[in-house]
Amino acid sequence: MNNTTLEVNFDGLVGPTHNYAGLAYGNPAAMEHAYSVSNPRAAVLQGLEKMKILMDLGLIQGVLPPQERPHLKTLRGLGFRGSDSEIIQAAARESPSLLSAVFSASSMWAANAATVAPSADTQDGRVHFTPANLITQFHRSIESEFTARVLKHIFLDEAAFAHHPPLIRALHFSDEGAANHSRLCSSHSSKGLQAFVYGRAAFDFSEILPKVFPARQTLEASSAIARLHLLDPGATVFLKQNPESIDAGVFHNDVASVGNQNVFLYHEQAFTDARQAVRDLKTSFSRISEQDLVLIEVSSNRVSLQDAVQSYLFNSQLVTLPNGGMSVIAPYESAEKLITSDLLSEITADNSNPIESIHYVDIRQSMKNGGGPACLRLRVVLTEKERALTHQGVYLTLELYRELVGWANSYYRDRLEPGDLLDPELRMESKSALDALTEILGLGSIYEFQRE
Ligand code: SUG
Repeated sequence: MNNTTLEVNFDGLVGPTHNYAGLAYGNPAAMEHAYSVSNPRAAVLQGLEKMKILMDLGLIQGVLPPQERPHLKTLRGLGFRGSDSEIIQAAARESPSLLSAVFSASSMWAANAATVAPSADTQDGRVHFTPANLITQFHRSIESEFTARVLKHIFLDEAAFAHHPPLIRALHFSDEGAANHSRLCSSHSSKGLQAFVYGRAAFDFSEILPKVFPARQTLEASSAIARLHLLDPGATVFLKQNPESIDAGVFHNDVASVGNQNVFLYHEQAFTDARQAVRDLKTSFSRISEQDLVLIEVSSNRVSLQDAVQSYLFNSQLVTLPNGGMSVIAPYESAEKLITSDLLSEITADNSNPIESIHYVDIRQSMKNGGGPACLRLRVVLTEKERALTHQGVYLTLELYRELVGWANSYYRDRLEPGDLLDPELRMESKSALDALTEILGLGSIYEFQRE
């Protein structure tokens, strides 16, 4: 077996209860679209179409199953009693937001599922996973238990994969996973520079914080992950988000920067003391990989933070193609703004960077909740040997793609209003869809309702 190392993108499949509930404070798109009507079927199909585009580009694409929603276990833990319907009715009376939180399909944003370190970067030569505790947003905090289970299920070989539990559920260790983490390297198989980005240092009371919105990732969480993943401190950097960018709607750093291999595309206002931050990245990268980092800085004059947040330009996926060149997978919203589409065309035409093409994707259902192309995927760098040790049923093929499209068309609704969450049929449909999905992906009984 040849031991090529490749980046595999695992995308979160959108769940059948995808809805807009305005739960994510600090995420402008989600706040703006609160209580609007969603289309779960279109959402899952859009996600699948994006996955197929990557597969057709010759990349390896994985699928992560949605989580079981409504999450009645959470409501029971909060003291609601009775039958499933009674619990749901009582939660709705208590707080519509609580109800929508346990129905949220937010696990689709797999960039927040975990932080992953490839074996080339870890001292024990294993791939390390830490599911994010996501404690800043209640509806997301209920994802980590199932995420841990699914990751263990897919990456099941203990000699090759190390699974850490989510970090302690305390505000000081608030962790949002790979959305605030980039790995820069000369090739996927060589040791990389692990760049962690945090919004606040929880033990530093003198720090300047965002004035309006929460800083979701702490330095303490990022440092703990670096320790757990047995990373080389000399190949690890910690950069601070600019608090002004968080207040402008950059709730995760992947809304203001994206890196792939030796390329780093970022907004001028993404970091605190940006000049120094970028210098650190550049110096550390040259030391580790003996080559220069290709930095593409976008100035505020060219694209304001507001335009960056509206277009999700920086939430594009930057991927390496089989020919060694790179492609940008950008949301349609970036094509629709002249400022951002012109910029992307310029970047593609510029021979001083390896980016050679752009693919615009329609993921509007996710975008309305503030989730762009990069939010929907978890990157896992694997050698061929490691990939052979993973569960094979989750890798997209044309056959699996067709099967999943058929599955979505038969189980998903094309319209969901906030009031529909009370419809008992929705719960049943959701269970049937997930039950059928575990068959398709060969995952066995991973959901609570399959174990009861
Ligand atoms: O956590 N939106 C998600 C979007 C996550 C995007 N991920 C990355 N940037 N990597 C969030 O803010 C909205 C749910 C609602 O309001 O219904 C939501 O959770």
